[in-house]
Amino acid sequence: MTQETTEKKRIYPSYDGSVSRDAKERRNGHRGHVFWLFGLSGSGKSTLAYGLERLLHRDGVLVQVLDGDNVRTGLNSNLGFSDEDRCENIRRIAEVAKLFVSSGNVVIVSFITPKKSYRELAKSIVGEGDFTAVYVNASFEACAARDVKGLYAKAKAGEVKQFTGKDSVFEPAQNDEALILNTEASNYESCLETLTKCVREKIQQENAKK
Ligand code: ADX
Repeated sequence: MTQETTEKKRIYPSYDGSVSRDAKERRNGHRGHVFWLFGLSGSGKSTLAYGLERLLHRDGVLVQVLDGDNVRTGLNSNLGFSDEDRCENIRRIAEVAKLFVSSGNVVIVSFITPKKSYRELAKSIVGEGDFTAVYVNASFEACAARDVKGLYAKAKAGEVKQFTGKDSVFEPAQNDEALILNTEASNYESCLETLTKCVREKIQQENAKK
């Protein structure tokens, strides 16, 4: 057995600590759950995530947003946009989301998560019962027309490499994989309403594990 394996065997992860998740959820008055928003850059993920956060907070829900641009400047600042780094990015976020959910938080995750295999990885880390995938769908052309951050123009000029949807793959989801919000066909209010309805159903206390 290598030294590394021996060391790993001495680590006993505990997610419940001295106060159980159930106890925390009962006090919060809602279940913890991860809503994993994914889609192209500029599709509207962050806008929906922060809109949802405001609504839930107003209603007394314990809520945390994990957003691509923010997490990549801190925890994941050593990662770029190769396939390997994107996968590691998602793995770490899923582990963080799992910690938050174990304290009964509603976690709104907002990352491109371009491949189905990364979404599957995130779901397997968080746990299927605590995970809802939400595809924020807008075409590459629509996102390029919005170009909120000016990145599409830079990618076109060759200044941003491995750009998702251009030189780096994005695998769209079907509705057997995720709740789909089409931000091109529907307006922000309508997408937020659909998302909020789904969230409220998932976090209802009656669904809490006894
Ligand atoms: S992911 O593919 O690993 O899930 P993530 O959501 O963390 O991506 O980061 C995407 C954000 O990084 C985009 O919203 C954009 O602001 C920025 N970004 C910088 N370079 C790229 C790139 N090459 N492709 C996509 N997004 C990029």
